[in-house]
Order: sequence, then C-alpha cells, then structure tokens
Amino acid sequence: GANLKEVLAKQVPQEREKMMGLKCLHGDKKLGDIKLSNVMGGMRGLMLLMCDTSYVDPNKGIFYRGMTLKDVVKDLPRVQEGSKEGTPEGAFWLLTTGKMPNKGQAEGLTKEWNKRGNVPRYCQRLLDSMDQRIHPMAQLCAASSCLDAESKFVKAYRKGVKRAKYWEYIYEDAMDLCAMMPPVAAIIYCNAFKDGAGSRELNPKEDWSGNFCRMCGYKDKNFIDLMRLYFVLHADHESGNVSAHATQLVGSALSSPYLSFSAGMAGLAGPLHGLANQEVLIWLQEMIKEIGDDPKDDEIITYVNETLKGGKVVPGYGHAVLRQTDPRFELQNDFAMKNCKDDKNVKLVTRLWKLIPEILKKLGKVANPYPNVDAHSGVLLQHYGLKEMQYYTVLFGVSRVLGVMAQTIWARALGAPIERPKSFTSDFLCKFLQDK
Ligand code: CMX
Repeated sequence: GANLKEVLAKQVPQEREKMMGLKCLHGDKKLGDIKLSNVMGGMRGLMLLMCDTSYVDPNKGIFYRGMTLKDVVKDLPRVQEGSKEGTPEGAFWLLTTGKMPNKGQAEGLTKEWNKRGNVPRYCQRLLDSMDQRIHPMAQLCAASSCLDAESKFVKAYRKGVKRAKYWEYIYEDAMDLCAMMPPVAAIIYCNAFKDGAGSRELNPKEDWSGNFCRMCGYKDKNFIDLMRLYFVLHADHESGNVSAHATQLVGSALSSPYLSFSAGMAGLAGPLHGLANQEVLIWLQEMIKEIGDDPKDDEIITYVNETLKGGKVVPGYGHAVLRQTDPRFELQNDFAMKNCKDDKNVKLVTRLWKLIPEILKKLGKVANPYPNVDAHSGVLLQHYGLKEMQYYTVLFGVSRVLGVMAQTIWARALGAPIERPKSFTSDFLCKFLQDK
C-alpha cells in the first residue's frame, strides 16, 4: 500500500505481540548491574531504554533500522527532478516502518505533508510577535508548544478514546507536526534575518526540503540537496540522547506530540547537544580571526590548547556513545569534497580533523577524540550563504522531528508507560553503600 498509516496499522498488532512475548518470556531476567558511578555519571552505559528506529554502534555510528547511514543515503529514493540526494520523507518512512520506501511511497509522503503543512494563523502571529532577543531555538519551542492547540490526540483523549487506539491520533499529530516544521522554521528564519519577508505558502510541486529552502529564500539546487542530506543525517540517534529522551519522557505522560517535541527542542538547544553546531562555527571564526584562514599546524595546535586551558571543550569533538569519527561527519565531508572542496573553511575543517584528535588523546580523559556531526555542518551552510549561525540548531531541530516523531508513534502504539525512575537522597545512598 502507498499509505503510511495503513502500513503501520498492519505492523502494530505484530509488534505488540512481540513485546508481550518478550515481557512474558524474559521479564525477570537481568540486563546488567547498576553502579553508583553510573548513577552519578549521567546514566552512561546502562541498558535502560528500548528504541527500534535506530541504534548507535560505538564504532560504526548510527544505523537506521539496521542500515548504516551510508547505505541509507545511497538507497533512499530521489523524488525531485535532478536531485542527487534522497529525501528526508523517505527517511521518515524507513524510520517508522523499518522498510526502505519505494519512490511512490516517498512521494506519497511529500504530497501528504504538503497538504498538512499550513501553519495556523495564531502560531504565525506568535512568531511575528517575538522580540529579536529571543533565540531561534526558544522561538521553535514556543511555536511547537502553541501548536498543541491542533492536537487530535488531545481531543480524542478528552472524548475517552481507548488506549489501543491512542497511536492512531498520535500518528495524525506527528504527521501534522512534521509537515508544519519547514514553514515554522522558515518563518523564524525570515523574521529574524529577512525582516519578515518571504513566502509562507507550501508549493505542492516541491518536496519538504525544497519548500523549506524556497521559503527561506534559497534557490540553489545544490543547497537544496545539501539540506536533503542534512535532514536525513540528523533525523535520529537512538532514544537516549537529550532531545530524543526529553521527547519520550514528556510523551510518556501522554502530553501531545507538540508539547513533547517542544521539550525535546529545549534540550537540543543546549551547547553540549545541538547548539554545538553554532558553537563550532563561532569557535572556528574566532580562530581564523586570531591566526588567519591558512594557519600552520603549530598555530592550530596552540590555539586548540588555549581553548582547553581556558576550561572550555572543543566544540564538535567527542561523543557520549561514539568512539570513532561520526559517519554523519564523513558523509557531510563527502558532500563537501564533491561540491566545494576548495572552500577555505572546508579545507580548514578537514585539517582540524587530522590535528584535534591527537591533541584530545593527550588529555587522557576524552573518551572519543574524533569529530561528531556538528563539526562539519556549519562550514557547508556558510558556503551556500546561510551565514546566521544562531539559526543552525533550528535546522537540526527540523531534521530531528522525523526521528523523535517516529519514536513517539511507536512508543504509544506499544503502550510505553509513564517514565518514573526512583531517586534516592545522597544520605540514604551513603548509608546503603556503607552497609554493603
Ligand atoms: N573537548 C575537551 N574536553 C572534552 C571534549 C572536547 N571536545 N569531549 C570530552 N571532553 C572531556 C569532558 O569534558 C570530560 O572532562 P571532565 O572529566 O573534566 O569533566 C572528559 O573529557 C570525559 O568526557 P567524555 O566521557 O569523553 O564525554 P561525555 O560523554 O561526558 O560528553 C560530550 C560527551 C559530547 C558532551 C563531550 O564530548 C563534549 O562536551 N563535546 C563538545 C561539545 C559537542 O561537540 N557536543 C555535540 C555532541 C553531538 C550532539 O549531541 O549534537
């Protein structure tokens, strides 16, 4: 079938049965031990969550439904005439159903999102009233939480819909939210940087990324391809990262997908998470100001060491789970090598990739000295003229809606309960552990 909801409706009963079986057969088995250092260390390394959309291998990076990103990028259907990159619509289909869509299925999603994507007037007015001091990410949070007024789930819940049917309404909200994300983000962009100019109408002939770029005032076909790739790469990264987990946590209270996405975006806005793409560019520009755009290796090394001495992290490097160069970094680098390898900033990023890991290794404490997804995106955006770095994390958010909404649909379809870990006072723990 060409309709995503029908495909999912067939899968839901099977997956529910699988979960029931898993719980009945293995519910009492142990997954590991919890040490105090895990509890005090941000819960790193504990097998605590279940998520089928994607999986991060420490060395190979992210897998979408068992496929490496390299294969995903290669196999996604191309839907727009002449485009070289697969669409995020296709990635959403893959993340939700577990199967790579055919061209017709991916195109069907584009059509459906173009129908669902009109941003209500009250949300536009809210965005238009924003003071320019409000960071674009804070604006994105405000817009997505106000859209809660659209929630079909909230209305159905009030009418007492049965639990087994929750997911059908959550699906509707998730689809509407994904559809509205490019126009919402474009309005934030145009208000902040173009004095509010720019179209707010979706063109049914364009795909999700094409519409977004046009609404922001970008027409270059290569740039639209870059955004397709960017949106595919940033969509999903398991469910334990801050933005995905915040979305799941809030969703587990049965708050609407709009509110839970807003919570996820509040997390993405942090400098240790999604804001790192903005931080990378600020750091890079400060470095260029100090040592020029064609520095010697020694000068770079000294500059990086100064950053570290100042008690700061090197943005774009390190990861909580990954232990190798992030394939999302490599795929962006592949794009750069094909499209803009002579760009000065691109060259610099490639040189840093060789130098920074060696410096971080010497610190002896950095678990992963290699670049992550955020180390590259900024210079590519700069190359195509999207220079407003305060906006970069919004692009990450536009992409991330795909992964976290795929996760949310499945969490409700499988009846994931409200999350409520138990906390203990430090005094209780001191006593408890002394007696051990
Ligand atoms: N520069 C300097 N020091 C770093 C570092 C970096 N890039 N990455 C890790 N470290 C340090 C940590 O600060 C920590 O030091 P302390 O013990 O003194 O506090 C030590 O190395 C051990 O940390 P870790 O186990 O390697 O890393 P964590 O899992 O705690 O944190 C992350 C992971 C991403 C927050 C961290 O590597 C970091 O701050 N990186 C820079 C910011 C960044 O690029 N974030 C984007 C990540 C991708 C994303 O989510 O978007």
